[in-house]
Amino acid sequence: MQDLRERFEKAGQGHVFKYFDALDKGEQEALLNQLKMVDLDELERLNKTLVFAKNTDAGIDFSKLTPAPYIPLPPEKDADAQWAKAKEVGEEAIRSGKLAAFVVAGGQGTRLGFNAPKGLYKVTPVKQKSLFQVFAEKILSASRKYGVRIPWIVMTSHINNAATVEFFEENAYFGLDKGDVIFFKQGLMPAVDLGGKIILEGKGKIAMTPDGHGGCLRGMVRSGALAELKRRGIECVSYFQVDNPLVNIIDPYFVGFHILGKSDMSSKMIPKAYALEKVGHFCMLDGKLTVVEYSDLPAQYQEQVDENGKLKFIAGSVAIHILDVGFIERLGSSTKPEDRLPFHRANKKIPFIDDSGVLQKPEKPNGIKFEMFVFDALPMAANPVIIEGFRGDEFSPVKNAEGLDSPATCKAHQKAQWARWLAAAGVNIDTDKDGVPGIDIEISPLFASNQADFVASWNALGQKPEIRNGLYIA
Ligand code: UD2
Repeated sequence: MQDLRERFEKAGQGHVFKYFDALDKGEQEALLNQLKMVDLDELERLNKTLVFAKNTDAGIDFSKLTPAPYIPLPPEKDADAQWAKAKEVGEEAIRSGKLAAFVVAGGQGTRLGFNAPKGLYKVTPVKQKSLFQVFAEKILSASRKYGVRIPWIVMTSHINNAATVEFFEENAYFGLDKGDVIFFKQGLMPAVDLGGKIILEGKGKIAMTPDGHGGCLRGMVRSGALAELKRRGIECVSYFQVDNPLVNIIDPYFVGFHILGKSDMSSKMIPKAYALEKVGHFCMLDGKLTVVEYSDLPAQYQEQVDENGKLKFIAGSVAIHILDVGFIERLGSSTKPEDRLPFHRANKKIPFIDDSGVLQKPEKPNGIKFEMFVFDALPMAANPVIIEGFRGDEFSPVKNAEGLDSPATCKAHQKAQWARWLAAAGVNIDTDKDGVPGIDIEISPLFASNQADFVASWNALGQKPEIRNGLYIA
């Protein structure tokens, strides 16, 4: 204890012991356990680079950025030799049990105003299925199709882990084998005030916040989730975010391109819907693939067009990746600072104990939280591959309560996808100019999770269901 106290004092963080002597034994122990988790050297580095540094912008020379190359989507995937080959290789890898699914679900979903883990949010138009149920059924459907167990890693945080696990338990894992769903909690970082001091959120408690989705790399290693994947012979993981029910989790083309490209980490790009869409931008910088977040890229670059009037930085990063298990292990277990993902700073309102020991809830940001982003692994990856995806089959996130990227837009996009699949099977439904049907329809992932499978399953149906409002095809 004395040793710990001295180390904190030496690091200029001795104030965390201010109320220590007045705490009872249990509280003292809890605080000491929290403090043992703090890497003071790392914190000092972050204070220097992100808190005290005068220039806290992304530190990028934007004039040197060029658009990253990607493999474009052909009009018909199976008619294109390169895509057909990728599918064959991807299907073989999936069938032989080399792929796991991986969702990052540790975020707090504050923008949506939903007071529970985001994965519990009900998104589908007819059956009101939760995000987690949609993902579970997509994985189950793929595992039936390929005749293989597909493990699913779910990253939670210390804030939402218990509620997440309970939801899976209550719903009998949505038909998945419980042993194939592996939860782990992401890591924590101390939050500091604007002067770089660790914030006390109670007399015996320091403020610790989740370390960002990039924390998944070291979290997978530390929690043992990665060791479990290796034990099962998994070679790569399909990474996605909890807010996007359209995601094509088990995509043989994507897996195939990743394998054929001998890539450590691959990504899907979706052409931006409009210049200032809130996604990352795939760029090249000094010969390395880099994602520059919308909030870091000045509007003039986001809006820049080429000689044909097309957006220059068109390739949007929608947080869909494939990562090799060996790559996760290398980055997640490295002790060398240059091999680790960098941290970003986020200013936040963090409740704190004031000088007289009273809890205060600030109205404006008073503190800093440190986060890692998974896409920062791309510049460290060998042979990163980017393939284009079709937005209507890949991406419609639920982020805001209303407006863009909301439950309403996401429902419309799900319905439009299913109307397209029905049209491909020869069943035309009335839609608006954006292809969204006026009636509510829903297709279960257990019936089909892509257009080709839908058409095959539909054609195999003896009696076709009547097309009406509330139609659910399962
Ligand atoms: C992310 C990407 C953006 C684009 C967009 C697509 C960043 C910084 N930006 O924006 O480029 O791809 O998604 O929808 O990532 N999460 C955790 N732990 C954390 C923080 C987040 O698991 O500590 C998860 C969260 O549950 C969610 C995902 O990461 O599944 C994205 O989080 P976000 O809402 O912070 O990202 P967003 O929408 O700003």
